[in-house]
Amino acid sequence: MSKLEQTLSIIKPDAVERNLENEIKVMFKNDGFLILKEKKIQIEKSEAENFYKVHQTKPFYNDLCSYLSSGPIIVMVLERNNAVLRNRELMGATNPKDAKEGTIRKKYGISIDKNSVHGSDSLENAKIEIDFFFKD
Ligand code: IDP
Ligand code: MG
Repeated sequence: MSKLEQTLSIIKPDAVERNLENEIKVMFKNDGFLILKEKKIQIEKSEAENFYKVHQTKPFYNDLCSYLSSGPIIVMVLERNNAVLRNRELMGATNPKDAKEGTIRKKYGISIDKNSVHGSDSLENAKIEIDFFFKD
């Protein structure tokens, strides 16, 4: 069954720093995603802590929040059928070492922390994350 959905994608600092923005956007577009909204921003560490608060008990939480706020990021609202799941598939596994051929993280990810992209993990979280960055 296919349903039109929106999901939140972030091109993380490691990828922005390497000028991979356009290559990654081409991968989304070639997979049928429309980029409905996008902006390049740099967030405060406190905002990263809020965004990633589901991970606040994890040992990597502090480094993760420092990292996401360490440089410019591109935040995007992506739309296509089954966008949440299809974006997770296109991104590949969290650790680029485990990511399949043809995925963004396989192609561009450097390590488990510098894995180039974020994508919402459920439709419910997609709505929360889109609001987080695009509620005016
Ligand atoms: P996801 O980005 O594939 O959804 P999550 O488990 O939600 O992965 O973790 C969020 C982010 O935290 C990951 O993208 C990664 O950058 C970082 N991360 C996850 N697990 C580890 C770890 O074991 N060590 C360091 N960083 C991690
Ligand atoms: Mg996640």
